[in-house]
Amino acid sequence: DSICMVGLGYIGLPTAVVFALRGVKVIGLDVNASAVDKINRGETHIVEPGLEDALRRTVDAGHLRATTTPEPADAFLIAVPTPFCNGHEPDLTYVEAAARSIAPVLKKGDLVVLESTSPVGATEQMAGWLAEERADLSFPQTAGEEADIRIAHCPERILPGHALRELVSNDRVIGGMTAGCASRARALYKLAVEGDCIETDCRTAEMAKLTENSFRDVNIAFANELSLICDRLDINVWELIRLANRHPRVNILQPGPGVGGHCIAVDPWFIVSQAPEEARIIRAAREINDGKPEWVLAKVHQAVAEHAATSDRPARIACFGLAFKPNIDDLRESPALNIARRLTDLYPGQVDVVEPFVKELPEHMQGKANLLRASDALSSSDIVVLLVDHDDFKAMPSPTGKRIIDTRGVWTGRPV
Ligand code: SAJ
Repeated sequence: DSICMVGLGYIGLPTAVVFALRGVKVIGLDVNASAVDKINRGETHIVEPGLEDALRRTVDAGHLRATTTPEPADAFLIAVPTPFCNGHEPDLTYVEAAARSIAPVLKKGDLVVLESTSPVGATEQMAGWLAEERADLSFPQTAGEEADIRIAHCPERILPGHALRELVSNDRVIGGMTAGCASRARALYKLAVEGDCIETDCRTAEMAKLTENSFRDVNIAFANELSLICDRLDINVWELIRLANRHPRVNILQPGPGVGGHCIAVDPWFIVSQAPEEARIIRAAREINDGKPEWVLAKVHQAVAEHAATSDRPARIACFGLAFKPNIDDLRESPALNIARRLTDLYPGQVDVVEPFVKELPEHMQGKANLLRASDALSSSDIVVLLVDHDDFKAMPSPTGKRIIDTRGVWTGRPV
């Protein structure tokens, strides 16, 4: 089998590499010419531990090559972004463009797999676009098991930062448009995946992926709601959760400044948009998690007002962390970045940032805030806002003599 990986981003590139490591011939297709050039030199354009080494080995061995022009292959795996537009409606523009771009090189017997997280029905829609382009081939929606082209949905599930390991070890849900499509796709994934590959239909596979991320979002929302309740009732939420989690059937997640990243804050909306009347908890969870940054900002404003009551010097605010989760440099859709940026605009010249994972501040904060080492930011600060639970911050002693807003319980949540 040869594979064409369509989309060489955070999911597609590690997936291409994992198949190529197993000796499968992989062609990577992407619209970004500079990313394609880099990949062909064995360099990555995304940050993922271990990826660059593995990529170089597969490129040197001749198993992986990237291009901007579609080429024939036996299987096409599509991993392009599925963002939302017009409020919270899923936007399948990239899937449509990818499908139409590979259609001319499809041949009888090929397999097309959609890996992108998608609303229910997207795989069938993709099959429709392919059929529009290729009237000379038959597709499962009309020809069933007799179709020339097999089509499946196999949602990716990897945790950024652990991509190479999770791609191999995680179980996979393989949703075929027909049973034959599923078993063909399963045989392909089994070339690289050591976890179980479980066959189902494509609509169930689409919903399974959305359900996994919604489950996590709802559980984080529960923790975030508890943090607001505990603040009102003057209870330490971190201690509370530790205690409640001693129950054998309770496992509460951790509150934070909000939910970031490209997936958990997006995917639940796909369910809400397709079943708005029924998806009540899922919608409420999104609203709770999206509301958390406002709550944190209100806490900072309160601290600034308290400082102003006792000092005629403007408060210095130190923000600890910008990343969307601990120990990575990924600032995409980060609530920490959102909060730090808004504080920088609201309190110009008063904000310092500590983020050991970046070398410079994002463009819109440059010249407005300072990027400092932890000790320097602490010594001049009046208010400390802890936004990311990086290990570096956990290793620090709890700051004293400051107003602290600790959204992750790194310092204020320590067991006594
Ligand atoms: N978060 C909390 N409290 C917690 C756990 C997480 O506030 O107790 C926050 C994080 O700080 C972060 C956000 O949630 O801002 C999301 O982080 P995450 O580590 O939960 O997940 P992602 O977005 O990195 O990856 C998720 C994973 N999905 C699940 O764990 C169900 C991953 O397996 C998926 O492949 C990925 O989404 C995806 O691509 O859909």
